[in-house]
Amino acid sequence: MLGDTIAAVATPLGEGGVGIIRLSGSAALEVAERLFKAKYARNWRARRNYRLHYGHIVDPETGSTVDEVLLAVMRAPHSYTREDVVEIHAHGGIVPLRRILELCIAGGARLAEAGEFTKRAFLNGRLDLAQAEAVLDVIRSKTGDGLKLAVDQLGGRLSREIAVFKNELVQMLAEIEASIDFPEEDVPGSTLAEITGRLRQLAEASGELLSGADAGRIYREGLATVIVGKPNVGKSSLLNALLRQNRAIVTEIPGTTRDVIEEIVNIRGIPIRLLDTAGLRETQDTIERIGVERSRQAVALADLVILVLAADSGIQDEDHRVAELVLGKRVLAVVNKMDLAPHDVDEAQVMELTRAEAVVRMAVTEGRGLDALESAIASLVLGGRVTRGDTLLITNERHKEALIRARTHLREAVQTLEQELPLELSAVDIRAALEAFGEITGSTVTEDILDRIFSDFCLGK
Ligand SMILES: Nc1nc2c(ncn2[C@@H]2O[C@H](COP(=O)(O)OP(=O)(O)OP(=O)(O)O)[C@@H](O)[C@H]2O)c(=O)[nH]1
Ligand SMILES: [Mg+2]
Repeated sequence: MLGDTIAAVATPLGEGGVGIIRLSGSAALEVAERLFKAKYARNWRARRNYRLHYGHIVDPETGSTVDEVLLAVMRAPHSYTREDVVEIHAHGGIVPLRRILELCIAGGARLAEAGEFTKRAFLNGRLDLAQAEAVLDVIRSKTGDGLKLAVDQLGGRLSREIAVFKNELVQMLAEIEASIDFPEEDVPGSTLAEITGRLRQLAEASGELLSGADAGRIYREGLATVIVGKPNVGKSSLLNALLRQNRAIVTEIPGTTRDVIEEIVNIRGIPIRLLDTAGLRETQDTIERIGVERSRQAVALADLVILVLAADSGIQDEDHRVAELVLGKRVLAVVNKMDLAPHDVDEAQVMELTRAEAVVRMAVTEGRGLDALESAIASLVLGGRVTRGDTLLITNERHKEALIRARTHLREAVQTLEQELPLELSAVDIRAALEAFGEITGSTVTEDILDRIFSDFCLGK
């Protein structure tokens, strides 16, 4: 319910220098006043907006001091939620934060749901839905470039683009509907041709936005990259080299890695979720067998597979089995241990075996080939697309899906106009396209989509 006052701890629970309790709603200042004893500005509520006040939180029942705090006051509508917001900056410990939160609840506030502050910001028109979603992307961004995309979206870049599309459509719809309502004032053929042309352009522009969607998703979620190969080819050594850290155990014993190890690495600004897996082979060992099964599952979910071969052993039966497993995936082949057999493995054979998009020769333990591998990964992700600062990338699966629907309706509208079918039909499609664009910014969106989006947020955001 909007209008009541909500409270939550806005900082991660744990030990820290500062922890923040956030209050939002019409009674936020009253609730704070019951607990907060200002040291200097006794009439702090009357003071100007955006001031910090120093003082103590005092339990009104017992009169005992709970913590020494700073109180930040942001009055409606100049706050995150557009409601009155008070932040209590206390010491960052679980016990003092819990205690202050309890006092806020006893004082009349209600515990906020996950994402409820941002949901209020959306419902009060401070952010549209794409911007609200970007808040979470900023928090969860994994590389500097990913952060930049999220901040752009938070600033309304995608929303502005969508608004242009929507305005155009509203205008066209008005023209078409006028001629449906007043058939005696027939729309001139030239106007219809112009509308068809504009619709076609809009469909193309949506397509252009969609073409960056895969790269965008990767910036948001990370590229799920699985390192596979038979035992002992140097998979864990490769993970460690890309991480620049000895994360995984490396030994000369085949079958060293048993479990899937996952780490995030930043490769040329692209977040990569790197998974090292157990070497794939037939085995009687129970633990290793489970590991091999997990490797298979990881491959099934991979965006990209790095298939590692070893130059000294050449291509063996086991490599064929690994290659079969990754069929249909995007593959980069690595021929490792080049220091042991510099001329041994034929590139054409590797290509035929792995159907890889590129083959990189490496000697991981000597640091050779790392740069070439990183370049190969980056160019696969970006597909020749340079991430200039000004590219607008769709990062969100929900937006992508809505754009696809919008484009389909635009194309259908073009078709009905071209076939000179009744204008009502094209109006239906234009309205459906408008609705799909509206879902992105939240002007046309259902309650359960909202619930789903905001339940992903952390408490206090
Ligand atoms: N000479 C040489 N040895 C390497 C190279 N890369 C890895 N090794 C060695 O190969 C052995 C196996 O390396 P790992 O990284 O554990 O291999 P793995 O593929 O993870 O093996 P499993 O986990 O058993 O599947 C270790 O002794 C490494 O030091 C390389 O480029 N050259
Ligand atoms: Mg290993």
